[in-house]
Amino acid sequence: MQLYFSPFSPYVRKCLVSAMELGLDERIELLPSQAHPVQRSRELIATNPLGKVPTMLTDDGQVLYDSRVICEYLNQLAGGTLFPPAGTARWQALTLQALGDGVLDAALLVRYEDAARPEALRWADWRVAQLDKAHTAFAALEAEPTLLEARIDIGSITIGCAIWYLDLRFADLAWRDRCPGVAAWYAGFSQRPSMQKIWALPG
Ligand SMILES: N[C@@H](CCC(=O)N[C@@H](CS)C(=O)NCC(=O)O)C(=O)O
Repeated sequence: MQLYFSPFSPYVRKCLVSAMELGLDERIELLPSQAHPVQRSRELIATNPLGKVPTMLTDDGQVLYDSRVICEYLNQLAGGTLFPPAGTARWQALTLQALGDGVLDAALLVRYEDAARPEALRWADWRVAQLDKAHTAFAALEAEPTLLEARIDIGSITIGCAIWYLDLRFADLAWRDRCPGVAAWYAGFSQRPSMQKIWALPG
């Protein structure tokens, strides 16, 4: 399998953490990519019309995107349990995934606002509102202290990758003071080998 890779993409990381939890990461070859919302990569668009990473090429010739699809594919390939098959556990895992992806979507918009949008066009209130999604998401998790406990599935992996990205790009976002339970959960979860691993392109 091949995966278009970007070292700081939290969605790519979500796929690789899932792959490692499933014992599949060694089977994935990382391909370089230049995904950018404005300077769009023609090479990537030829594979994924959205021009985004993660994009995966499977051994049987399929093209898969986005992280939700790729993670579910990997789980099925490995016969894993990252996507519980049915019942409450499944809906909890998928909803946690949606929550983590939602935080990431908002954080990415802010990242693009900061790094790609011309300064004269930036909108401070909009930026604050997007980052507030992390605060409200973590407050909801803080109110349900058992939800993340002892779960290694697509829900906890996505929340973990969202926190990883916030630490990387928005280290001054002081959510830990308000949500010590979530912070304590992540302190433990982030010690997993899959969360500690740093992937890089070969060579
Ligand atoms: N919902 C997608 C989001 C993927 C995404 O936005 N990836 C970013 C990199 S972190 C990207 O490719 N951005 C380029 C663009 O927005 O055109 C997923 O879960 O994979």
